[in-house]
Amino acid sequence: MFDALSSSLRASLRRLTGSGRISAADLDAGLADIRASLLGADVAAPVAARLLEQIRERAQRSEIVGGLGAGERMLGILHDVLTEVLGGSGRELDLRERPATILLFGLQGAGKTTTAAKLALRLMKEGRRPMLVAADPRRPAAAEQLGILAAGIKVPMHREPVGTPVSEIGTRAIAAARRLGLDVVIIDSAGRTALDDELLEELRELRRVTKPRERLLVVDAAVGQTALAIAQGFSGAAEPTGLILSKLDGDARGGAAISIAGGAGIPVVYVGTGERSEALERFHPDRIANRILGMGDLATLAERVREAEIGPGADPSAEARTKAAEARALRGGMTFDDLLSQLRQMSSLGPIGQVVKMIPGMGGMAEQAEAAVASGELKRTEAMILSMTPETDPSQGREAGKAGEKRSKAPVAEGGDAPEPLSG
Ligand SMILES: Nc1nc2c(ncn2[C@@H]2O[C@H](COP(=O)(O)OP(=O)(O)OP(=O)(O)O)[C@@H](O)[C@H]2O)c(=O)[nH]1
Ligand SMILES: [Mg+2]
Repeated sequence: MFDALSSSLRASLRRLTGSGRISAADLDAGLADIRASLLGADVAAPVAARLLEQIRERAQRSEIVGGLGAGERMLGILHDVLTEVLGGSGRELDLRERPATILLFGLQGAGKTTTAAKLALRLMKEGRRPMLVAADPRRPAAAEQLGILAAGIKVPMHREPVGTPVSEIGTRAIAAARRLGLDVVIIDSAGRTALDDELLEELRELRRVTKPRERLLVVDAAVGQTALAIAQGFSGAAEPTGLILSKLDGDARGGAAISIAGGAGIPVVYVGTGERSEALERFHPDRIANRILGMGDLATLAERVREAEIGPGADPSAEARTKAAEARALRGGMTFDDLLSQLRQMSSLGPIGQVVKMIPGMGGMAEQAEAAVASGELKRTEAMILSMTPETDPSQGREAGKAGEKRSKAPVAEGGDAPEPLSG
């Protein structure tokens, strides 16, 4: 996510800092570069203009022109401006009520239904008892889709017969949640290709009867510059409290987040990064600004590691094994089994490129890491290790020799990339 913006912004920064000190002309050229990066990433023009204004003002205030360390200071300014525009310190959902109600809305195909399930799964992992509500009064397929997703994550779903007015769907759903002792109600509303009065009226009705404290607009990140207009279209009837940007895993350029947060003042709360119910990430403006500027995102990486270790299906002995492996690695005695388990843990954290990008200074390596996966290099390494004969007792020469022999041959035979002695 934000890849294009990230690489073009970093290129602008490199140009700005290449010369050590920067002149007024350098600054102008640099700002023009940054503007082009923002527009190229689908940031709405008025929002880009406002950002640029802020960057220029701060650059002047910190007397960057002619001063030393211009590059770092410019990086700092960009980081602060991006963080602020994306919502500052980020935002937690307000779920104090019992039941707390979350209304999801957005244009057709934006990802509302998928997101409803993702949100339910996430809140359940956080210890809540959510219920999903199908609130499209016309399309039975909508309720069926939600039903399948709900069953997949084992969350109860409420639906009413086709034609039931949304006000009744809402009222009965809340009553059902109370009866069942559920504490969060997530309402999946109908989508429409264009904003029309009927859709907006439905949202008003749903709000009237369910009083959702959280009203989350779901927008497909790929809509680019029109994101701001979509947000403004919904603002009167629904008064969005937050934005969920879906499909950021695709080739969307992420400008939608900056446009909506900066232009309509609606903070991004979550982003969707895939079709599966697990693919929803909390949105932390400062961490995203770090990622965009290639400064890494260790906090998110650490969270993923923790989730992979303690999440459902995690192996309880994994932590102890990791600790033992770490100790061996420190003594210089890392085994191939250790390497194998590290490789597997890495890949459980998500697509390797995404993971690598979170490590500070490694942003530029993401493509290489992805290429390694695409070419099957990691799988090959795994197969190689699995094909080896385990060393039974290192103190006994024969066994160790046998295992060692197999190990040293494997890379040449399978990977073909181990150094071969030159012959002839
Ligand atoms: N790659 C990717 N696909 C997504 C994401 N979120 C949703 N989708 C896909 O987008 C398509 C539409 O998603 P839905 O959840 O059905 O969208 P909707 O807003 O409920 O659509 P309507 O109810 O018809 O208005 C589905 O194929 C989803 O799998 C995401 O974060 N990443
Ligand atoms: Mg839907």
